[in-house]
Amino acid sequence: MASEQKNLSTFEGSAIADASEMKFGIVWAEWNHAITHALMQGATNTLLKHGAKSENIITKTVPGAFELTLGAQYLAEYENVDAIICIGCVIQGDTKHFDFICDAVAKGITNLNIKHNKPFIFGVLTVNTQEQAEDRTGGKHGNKGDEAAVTAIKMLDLKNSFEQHKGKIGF
Ligand code: DLZ
Repeated sequence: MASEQKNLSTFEGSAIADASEMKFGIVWAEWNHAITHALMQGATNTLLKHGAKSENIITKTVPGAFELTLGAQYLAEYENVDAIICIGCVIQGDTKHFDFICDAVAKGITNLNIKHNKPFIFGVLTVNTQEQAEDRTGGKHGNKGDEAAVTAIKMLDLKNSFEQHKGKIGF
């Protein structure tokens, strides 16, 4: 479903787990700062709302979305975090920059998931206009930061469920 029909701050499906024992990194890009700051705040507030402790949320910035991959990798390697939320906003311009950045960051984050066997969440808005970005940072379509935080909790809960039942079939 396109995010136009979905509110990014309301959630369907399974219950959201308690995050009080989970440790999170958030890396957010400074490009389109007002938007990414609102996304970062949305993500942080949602983690706290679901029980995460503020001392277990480490937040770092990088210059632009292109740098999110390495920033996230640094968090995974140098900090004790279970999941990393990557936040950025890429707005379509007149050049091909948009395609290159979106492609690079999507592939970069995908690869980090596999390399580290940890959830790295794609909290990046890829939009045509500033208005579309605002609609997704607390506007009529909710806040993509909320969605990214809930996704991080759900993926960690999934990982924990496998680790608790390792070796048992059909649990
Ligand atoms: C250069 C650039 C442009 C044109 N647009 C954006 C954008 O919309 N969102 C974003 O996060 N970053 C943008 N950047 C910066 C690149 O991500 C990167 O920081 C620079 O190309 C330096 O590597």
